[in-house]
Amino acid sequence: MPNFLTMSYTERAAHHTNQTAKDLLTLMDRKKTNLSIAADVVSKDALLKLADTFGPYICVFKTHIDIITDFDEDLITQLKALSEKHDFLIFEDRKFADIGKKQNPPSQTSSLPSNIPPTPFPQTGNTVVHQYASGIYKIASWSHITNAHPIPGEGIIKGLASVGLNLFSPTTASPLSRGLLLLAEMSSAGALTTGTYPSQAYTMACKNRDFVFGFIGQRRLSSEGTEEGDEPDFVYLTPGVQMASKGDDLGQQYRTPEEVVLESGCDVIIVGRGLYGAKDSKKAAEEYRRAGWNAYLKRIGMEVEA
Ligand code: BMP
Repeated sequence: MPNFLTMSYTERAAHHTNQTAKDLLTLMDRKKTNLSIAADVVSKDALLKLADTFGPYICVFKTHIDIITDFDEDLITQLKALSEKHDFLIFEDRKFADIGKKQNPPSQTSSLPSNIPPTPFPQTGNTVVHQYASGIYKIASWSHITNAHPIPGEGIIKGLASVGLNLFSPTTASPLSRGLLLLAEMSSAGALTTGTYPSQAYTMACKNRDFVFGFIGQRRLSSEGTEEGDEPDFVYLTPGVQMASKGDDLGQQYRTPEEVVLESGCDVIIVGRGLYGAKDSKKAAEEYRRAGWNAYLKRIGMEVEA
């Protein structure tokens, strides 16, 4: 059985069946970074400035697009351009948590007298489908990665996959690779993601590997319940990372890059305030990049960077 923990990201990319995982893993080795920034700022200018400043150091730019007060389509155009300029993937941390597909109620029109027109409201349902594809933000059209809570059950994955796996580039008509992460565990104190919750998330992910390529989590999950020889590889992105602090006053809990990557077997460190709160952005970015990367090099038995 392959040991994904000691394989390089490139070797794992070659084995992976999911295109988003392949793209991310090869990007990480190409750019020598497993650092992601949590860009929790509230204006368009500030978001674009973070993407341009930290872009050279990161593999993933994580957004909360709904906190931007002056959002417009030009923001997306510029963010996509920066993602190409600096070679990073965009991850909208939307944390979908609604129903994937609801049963349509019996037709309202069939029982209406013929002189009453049908309801002007189309029967929508499919809540997460609309949340992902439509509305103001049209997340699926620009975000390579998004995430979902497994709490509603597998329907949420099916609903999101029906969008994410059916998108094509308007210019080349080739498929746009979109991928989903499931939130298996949260970093905050008192989170309810305990007991069998992470392993149930894991089972859901195993059944939907065409779209789900990994987890937001605090440790690599065990493969209990999977067939021998069919050990799937997942990519683990981990928030709650800082080197100078152990937490905040709202329950955030921080660990170091070494604890996350070397001890817990995760792949990508997500750092917010540790990066954009630093006095010297470039120095902090290089420190976190090197700490995450050296933890990975140690894990796969390679010599670390000086
Ligand atoms: P910071 O490093 O400043 O604490 O930011 C953490 C980021 O990671 C936030 O954007 C938050 O939404 C996200 N996050 C988290 O902190 N814990 C989780 O379990 C899941 C998250 O997405």
